[in-house]
Amino acid sequence: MSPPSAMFAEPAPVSAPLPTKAPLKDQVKVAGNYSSTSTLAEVTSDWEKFTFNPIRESQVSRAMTSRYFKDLDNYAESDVVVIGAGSCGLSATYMLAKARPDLKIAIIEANVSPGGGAWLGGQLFSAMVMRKPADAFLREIGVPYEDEGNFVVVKHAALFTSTLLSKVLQFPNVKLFNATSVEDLITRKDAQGNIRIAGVVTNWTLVTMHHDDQSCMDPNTINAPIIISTTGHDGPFGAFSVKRLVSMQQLEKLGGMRGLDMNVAEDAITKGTREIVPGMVVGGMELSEVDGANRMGPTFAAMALSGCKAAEEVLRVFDE
Ligand code: 48N
Repeated sequence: MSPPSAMFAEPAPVSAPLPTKAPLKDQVKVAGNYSSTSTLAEVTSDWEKFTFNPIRESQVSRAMTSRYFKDLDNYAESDVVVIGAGSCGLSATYMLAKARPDLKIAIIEANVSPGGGAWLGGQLFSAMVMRKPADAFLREIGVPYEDEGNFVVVKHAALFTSTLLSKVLQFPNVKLFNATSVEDLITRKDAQGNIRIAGVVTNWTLVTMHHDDQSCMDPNTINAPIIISTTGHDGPFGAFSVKRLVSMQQLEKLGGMRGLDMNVAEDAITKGTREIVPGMVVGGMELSEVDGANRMGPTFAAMALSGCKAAEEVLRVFDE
């Protein structure tokens, strides 16, 4: 019986890890007249001759794992951690990364897909409403909208969220760790015994969801001098940090989100975004759970501008 490798004409195993930088174009031998400046039309001009460049599965694995674990190593000490990549967390990250390209910013997002509640406008409808003056944020990130007088409408919430996400992910000083949950907070005590938040405790979300039916699965950690928590209002994952601050007796109790009042809610949450305990700024709907603020329902102006204010609160701490 001939060995499996002789049965399938596969490329010879590669012993040493390949260089992670892209191979020089003249090292890449492919069919047809491909070059690294080929247009899509040229590449797809002759399906008879068409073929992809050769690869070995281990190269794919090494390309992914080498980068992921290098990122984990690099961001193990971050300057800022943002918990929750919803509209508020992403807006805060955008403003921070743009203002301070020297800061290392890690975003920890429990879902595989970041974006939180901002993929749809409300009740699974697609259009997103933002009250003026938050249209200034849409112009800042280049999202088109229809002007309706006191408010503007983005034709699909996903256009806002995907544009903001794309801008955030392009910053070289930002790393998104999605499908990853913050399971606890790292704390430090000062000489007077006061607690300061000093980082986060993380696990892959699928692990976090199975602590009750698997033996002990210890977490990972990220140290950072300041955290922005924007984990949304209460729900299966929501309001994580503020609930944890109550259980570790750093907050006496939660105010609990109140009924819907758009005009009251958006001003209160935006202007109320702040460092609620040393080392932790809370914004977006998570803040409504602390302050007992009203909810605003399907309007997103406060999420964007609370993110802007959260970034300012962090910069103030760094500038102190
Ligand atoms: O979109 P959300 O839930 O939160 P915000 O504050 O960014 O935006 C809130 C907004 O979508 C509304 O709720 C609108 C305005 N409606 C208001 C109303 O009155 O109904 O994003 C929070 C993100 C989500 O992606 C979660 O998956 C994530 O935070 N998250 C976590 N990520 C990591 N670790 C955790 N422990 C965690 N908890 C939540």
